[in-house]
Amino acid sequence: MRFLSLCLLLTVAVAAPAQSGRPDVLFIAVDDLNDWTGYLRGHPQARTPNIDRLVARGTAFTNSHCAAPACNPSRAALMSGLRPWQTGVYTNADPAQDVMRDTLTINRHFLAQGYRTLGGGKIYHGYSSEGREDSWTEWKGLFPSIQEHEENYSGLDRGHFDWGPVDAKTEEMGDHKLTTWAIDTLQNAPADQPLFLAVGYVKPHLPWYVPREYFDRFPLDQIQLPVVGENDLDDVPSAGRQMARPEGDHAAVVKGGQWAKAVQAYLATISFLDEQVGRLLDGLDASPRRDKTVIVWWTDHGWHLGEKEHWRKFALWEEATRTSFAVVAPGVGRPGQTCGAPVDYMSVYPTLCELTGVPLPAHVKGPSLVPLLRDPRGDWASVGVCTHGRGNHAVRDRDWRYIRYADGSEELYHHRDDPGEFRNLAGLAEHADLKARLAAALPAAEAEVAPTLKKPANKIDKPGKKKKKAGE
Ligand SMILES: [Ca+2]
Ligand SMILES: [Ca+2]
Repeated sequence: MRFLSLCLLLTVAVAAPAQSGRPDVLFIAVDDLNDWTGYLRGHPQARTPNIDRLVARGTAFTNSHCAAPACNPSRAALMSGLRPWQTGVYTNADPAQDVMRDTLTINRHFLAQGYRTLGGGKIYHGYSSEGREDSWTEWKGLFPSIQEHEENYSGLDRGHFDWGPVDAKTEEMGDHKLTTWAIDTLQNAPADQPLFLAVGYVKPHLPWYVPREYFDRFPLDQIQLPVVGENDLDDVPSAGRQMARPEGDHAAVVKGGQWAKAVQAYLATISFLDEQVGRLLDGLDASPRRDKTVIVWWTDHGWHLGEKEHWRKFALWEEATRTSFAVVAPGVGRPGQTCGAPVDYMSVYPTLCELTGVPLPAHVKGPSLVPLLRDPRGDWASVGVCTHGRGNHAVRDRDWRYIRYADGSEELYHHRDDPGEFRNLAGLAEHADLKARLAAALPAAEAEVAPTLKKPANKIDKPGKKKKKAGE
């Protein structure tokens, strides 16, 4: 009798992780991809058949926005469920890993809840503490890639702000190796424990060095430049013009005759990424996890390629805040649906918890997207909010973008009439109530900027000659 009881106990103990029936999670982060995808139509020449088929398996959010338009604060906010104004992590210079040392981030929470959490590539921005025991079951980090930052193809002499075809094999790229590792993990990770697999793609972050075959897909003489309004910055307050800094990157690109080449290189790098996404998707479908895996696909922010005479992210306009974001949840909602409700990344954490049955930590306050997965046209009271530096915010609802800078100056754009955000309507008295309604989403108080360490963990991503490691 005693022996039998012991056997039963052992059976229960061994079976416990599997009996939860929790779905696996494939968590795909992408660095610096804006809306230049087939399905978002951010550029007419973007071709991303694999990203398109990934998002078509679930719900593509077409009006989604990052919490901050830079790698470090965007990722810190998404992974912690806390906004920049709650943590004080506003820029790439702020020490997110110290601020969040004791925060129950998504990966720590899923690990504590019994998931096997594996991470590779770039999930956070340059964390050195990801190997910590309570962070991941196993952390692979960046995969070695081709030599970067040595060339200066563009001749602009602006650090890793560079692009050009390289004579390398696709297999030598870090993101290719990352994908191979992820496919292997999907195939072989033990089936008796739910899997949280985080795959962080580094491209299309600068520099845009990918094998020549990808450049050949976008002949230079056919490249279409982004639409830029004449004197577009004239009605932008000085705080916004300082973010655009037209005398910086844009002046150098135009003077150097590099605009079309940059567009070609970004399209080429996205095409390389898209192939890796296709391999990953095929790997998932060939694995036993095919029908029980929740996929979250997200890019950490958008990117300007000359719109508003601005380059990179680091601004509060549509190009910088809009992201590629989709949730695939087997059995929830209809595949192939799109949702135009305004959402932001404070919703990722609670959505993942609800879809997997993992309890929601008390500090996570964002609205779950599960109601929108069930009914993408249903009521949605929330708006998308993006913060760039303390006191500077953008609010996006279905039709409007409202920007308020720390000095109180404002912008207001009507997206149905003016999707390019060319005409700033903030000065019109008739919009006072509208502005007040959108501003209600902004905080009454904001955390001080987290003190920078003596030796900052992350440097601000700005032009310079300093060589940087891939993945910054
Ligand atoms: Ca980024
Ligand atoms: Ca304008």
